Amino acid sequence: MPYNQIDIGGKFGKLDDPQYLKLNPNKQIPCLQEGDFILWESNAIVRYLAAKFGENVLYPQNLQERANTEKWMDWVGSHLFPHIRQLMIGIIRTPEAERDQKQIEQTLIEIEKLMEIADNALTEQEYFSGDKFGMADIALGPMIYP
Ligand SMILES: N[C@@H](CCC(=O)N[C@@H](CS)C(=O)NCC(=O)O)C(=O)O
Repeated sequence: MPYNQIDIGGKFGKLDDPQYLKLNPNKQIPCLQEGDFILWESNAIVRYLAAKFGENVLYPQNLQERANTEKWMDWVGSHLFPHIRQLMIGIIRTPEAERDQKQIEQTLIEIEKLMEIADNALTEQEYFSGDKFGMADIALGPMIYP
């Protein structure tokens, strides 16, 4: 589908712009704008796009298949991402001299524990979304290969 990507956040700034805050009051990316329709929260965006453009491919019609896929999306948001965020802030956003090495190591231990859960799941099924690539893989991919 054709789309127009506008880079903001990080080195691009502009998260505080009143114009952007009207779109996403959380001062965060991503944010999808489709005409008058505005949507934030990355996994909500993935669900919406998958349902709209990837029905039966990315967005399972079978409720149990969909729930199993969405389970991993929620797991990323509630378990994995908070630690990845902490690591990103601790390393990338903190100058080397000010880094809390102990906290970074503790965060890495937490991430390793979670990655073990993810790894184990992939011994039972080929993708996080089940037997084919889907929404859960889109949610986990950027966490594993940032
Ligand atoms: N739960 C939100 C988290 C969004 C989030 O943490 N976005 C980060 C980038 S991954 C952000 O906007 N950070 C501010 C910045 O980069 O300046 C989502 O999944 O959309």
